[in-house]
Amino acid sequence: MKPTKEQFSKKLAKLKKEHEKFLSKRNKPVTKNYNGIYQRYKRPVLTAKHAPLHWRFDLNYETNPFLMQRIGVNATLNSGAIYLNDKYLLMVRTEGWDRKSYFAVAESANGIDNWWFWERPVTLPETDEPDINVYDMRLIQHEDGWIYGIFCSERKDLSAPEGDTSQATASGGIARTKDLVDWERLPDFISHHGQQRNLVLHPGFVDGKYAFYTRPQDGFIEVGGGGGIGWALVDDITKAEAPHEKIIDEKIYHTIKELKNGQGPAPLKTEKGWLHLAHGVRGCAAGLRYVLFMFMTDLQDPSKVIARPGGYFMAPEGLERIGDVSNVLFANGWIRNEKDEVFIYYGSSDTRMHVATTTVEQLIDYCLNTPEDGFRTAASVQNINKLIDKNWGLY
Ligand code: M1P
Repeated sequence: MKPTKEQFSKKLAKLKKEHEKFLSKRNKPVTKNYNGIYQRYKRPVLTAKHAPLHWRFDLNYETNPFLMQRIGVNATLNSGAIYLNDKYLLMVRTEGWDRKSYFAVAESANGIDNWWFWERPVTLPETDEPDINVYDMRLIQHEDGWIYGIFCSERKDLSAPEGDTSQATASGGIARTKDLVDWERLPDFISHHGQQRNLVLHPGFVDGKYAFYTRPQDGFIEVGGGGGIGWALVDDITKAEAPHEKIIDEKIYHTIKELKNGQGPAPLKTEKGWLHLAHGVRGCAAGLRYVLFMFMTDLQDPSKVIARPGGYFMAPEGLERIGDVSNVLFANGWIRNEKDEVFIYYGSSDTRMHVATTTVEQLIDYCLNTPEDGFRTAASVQNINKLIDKNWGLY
């Protein structure tokens, strides 16, 4: 039986109240598993449930007397991040029930909790060749005065055999804005080395040019003979084309980045060099495993790696291990505030967003003092023995 208007209003009031209560829940640091490097938080910062009710429900009794959800959000994942006008902002990869991802800005005053979405998702202009799906935007406040959004643009692979409805291509999409509301779309990045995902813009000019971290790949999923984090200089960002990509961080056998790796957010400038956060992927019987790792590059030449702490920086733990694509941590956004605190925003298992906090000082220390991967069991044991020797008499 059709509900009465009164029943509808009561149900709606309850729904709104529950949503408000959910959005205003506080987040607390995790007290277990101390590592001294960063601090995880108990609750995810953003989930599909955070999506505003007015994006999902028709709130009009006349057209939706049963108060049914009309449009759904499946996941809120891999988000770009920026600190703007004293606010922590995430450019959230929001994925609908229809599998399409779109970008939407969520804001918090402290970067940890009370996140709420702006009124509307981002209306991203298309190029002449419309994107089928867009995701994983990196936000970069560039020296040229623009805020750039660099993302993956996915399209159907038109060269796939007839009847193959799953093959796709990945290209580096580029858009710019001053306010995260109005966007100018620029032509996609042209790579001479295959498909592109995990394209990131360096925040400053290098030798008077725009500098990109790239990830050339032979196919949509497999990087094949390509792969590694690349580096390319571009004269004109409105026609970004890279004939040359130099690999600065390669994928390596029997490491956390055996299959592929990709630059995360744009690097952070410090007095000791640029801090980089990236993801590494390896295969195992359970599928692909995505973890986060760090490295540091030279202040003057960001294409020169000066520190490579071995192993992973963060790997999926507890609830993070399970989701639409399990065993995945992916980060494409971090924020350094005016106190040099760093907020690392990471997606878990392609489903939800989390935060971990640390400081610039701790990250430098981590990068400069964590032993490198020696690529052999014997080298790993040697590293442990060195530490034990150093600790002699202290334990
Ligand atoms: O599903 C895991 C990740 O897969 C891709 O990352 P990469 O290009 O490195 O394989 C992206 O689709 C990413 O969004 C996703 O989290």
